[in-house]
Amino acid sequence: MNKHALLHKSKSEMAYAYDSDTLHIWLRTAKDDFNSIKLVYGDPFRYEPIDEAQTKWVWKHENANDLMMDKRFSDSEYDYYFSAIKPEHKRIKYAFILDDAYLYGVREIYDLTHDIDQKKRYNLFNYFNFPYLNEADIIRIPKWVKDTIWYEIFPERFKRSGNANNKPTHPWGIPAEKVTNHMFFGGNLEGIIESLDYLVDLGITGIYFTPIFKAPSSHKYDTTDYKMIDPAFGTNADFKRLVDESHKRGIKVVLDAVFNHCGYDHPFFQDVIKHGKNSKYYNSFFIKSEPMLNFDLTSDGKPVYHRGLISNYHTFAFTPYMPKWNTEDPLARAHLLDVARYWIEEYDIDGWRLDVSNEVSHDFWRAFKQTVKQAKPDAFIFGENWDYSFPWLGGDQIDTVMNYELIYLIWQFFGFDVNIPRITAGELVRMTNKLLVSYPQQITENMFNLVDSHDTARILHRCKENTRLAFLTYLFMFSFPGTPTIYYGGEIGMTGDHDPDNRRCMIWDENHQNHKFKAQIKQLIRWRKSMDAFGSSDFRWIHHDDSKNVIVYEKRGSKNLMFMINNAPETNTIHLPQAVYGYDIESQKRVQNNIFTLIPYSYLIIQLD
Ligand code: ARE
Repeated sequence: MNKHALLHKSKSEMAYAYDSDTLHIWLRTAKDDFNSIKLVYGDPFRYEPIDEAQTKWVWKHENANDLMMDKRFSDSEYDYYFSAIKPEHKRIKYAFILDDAYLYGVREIYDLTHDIDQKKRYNLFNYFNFPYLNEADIIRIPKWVKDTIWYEIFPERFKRSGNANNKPTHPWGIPAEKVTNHMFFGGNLEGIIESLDYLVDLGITGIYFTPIFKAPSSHKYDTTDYKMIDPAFGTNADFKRLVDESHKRGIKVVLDAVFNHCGYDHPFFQDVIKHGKNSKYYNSFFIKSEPMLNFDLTSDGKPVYHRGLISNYHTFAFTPYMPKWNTEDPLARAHLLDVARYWIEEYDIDGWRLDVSNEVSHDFWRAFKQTVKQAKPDAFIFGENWDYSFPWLGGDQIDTVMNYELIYLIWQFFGFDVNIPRITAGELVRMTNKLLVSYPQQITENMFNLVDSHDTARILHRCKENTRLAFLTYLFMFSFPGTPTIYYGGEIGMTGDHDPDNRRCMIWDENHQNHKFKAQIKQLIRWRKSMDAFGSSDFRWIHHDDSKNVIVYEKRGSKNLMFMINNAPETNTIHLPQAVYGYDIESQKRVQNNIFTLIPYSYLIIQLD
């Protein structure tokens, strides 16, 4: 028995309220250390004091409930046990009985005992506590989110309408190797409105727009005016029409909140450049030292940036074009919260994606969440955190995040990238198990899942232009707990390396679209929408084989689904421990076998009897 593998934490991602009546409890043990785990729980006020002198509560088993926990995940290192319980009085003390021994200890230092007499272990032994299930503490994600099929649009490169009057610097769709962030191809809001029916046909129900407010760059992450649509994209009235037309089609609209920093041209920052310490906005930024502008300026007053330059004020990365906001400053905070409210109240957007969310203070995000949810209670807030994000996801700041923790695993198992080490099927199992126990289920099932974005190489590029392999990544992402996202053009087989090559103009010429791939993506979206198990959060690994790079997992719902994926360039045969009975959802052929042969980079999805 490996007691160091034992892990449970009260009031954490391992013990939390899923809804008003239900508590979810997880326990981790070393793989195969135990045959069964019993959860014993009861209302602490049914305990009795050990004796007059001591106030420690003693467990009166006759009052307790118990149930056998479900071994939900198992991998090369750990077993993960899960139970959902509905305590009668919304508070519980609970304990775990591992085979026939009690788990005891504190601060994650655990051991086992067969002697439950607390007197002998007074200071050490304690039961776990879920003191009270308060409604206000329950993490709640807007109900519409988990059914959303997301589409990410980079407006400058998505569609240029026929009557556009902005002046592009380059014709739409120039040869790929030439695209840079300093080019303007004239994508605009009118063009997006013209394309909404294209998104409806695809099956999209939510759009995440990268920034659209006035800013000098093509990517608009250097905001000059947070309350004005960039004139190259159109007017605020155009945006109102875009939201209205999207809502008419059942499509939600989420904007990009660039609140970690603004652009060099933002009037607040320009006022500090002009008036220095006498500016009322001086503390809206982090000016480190004088001279504030420790770089040359171009003839039109812009920073001359060279790699290695470190500005005398805090910025995003080391980019002098992006001075970092001091969101604790009252003027900065008031300005940004006003923006957050404005686009909801005046334009009825459905949520915000938070740029560089891990570098903005938790205190600001608490104020932001209150502002946004006051303006629209079912607005969705998701952050851009590339790593473990629970400190932001406790229900008081951000709903969920872009699931870059998952994307890394998808790239490492399916993709080819010289800079990224591959992982085996077994490691994928182990890491996804860990991921699925890292957050409360209501967060996991609303994660913004993706295989690429405007910040990463496109997935087809990462799969060396192998569309069969690229489709497997979409299939895995669409069937993993969370909500799926397509980065514009991914559905028609667009490719591209890292930024800026991943921001080529959308290909609208049907002669250059991969129609077979698009049909597969549309089928995937239909499956996701029509079979509740496809997108359910009940994910269980069934089998994997490192030598063949095959994986088999099950999704549970009203009709359970089994997914088999052959992530290899050769045909592989999968031998399952027991026979499978059901229907291949693609061919509708009857299946009853435990041996399956899959051709290179292929899959099989069986709806189980
Ligand atoms: C571009 C080039 C840079 C170049 C710069 C020069 O990519 O190489 O130096 O131009 O101006 C926006 C634009 C980018 C632009 C950038 C800076 O879209 O094209 O860079 O501004 O001007 C980290 C952050 C994450 C951030 C990424 C880019 O954690 O928040 O870097 N993503 C957001 C947006 C971006 C946007 C900005 C922030 C700035 O989504 O589009 O960039 O507002 C690892 C790390 C992550 C890191 C990630 C990607 O996984 O863990 O922390 O993300 O790699 O680098």
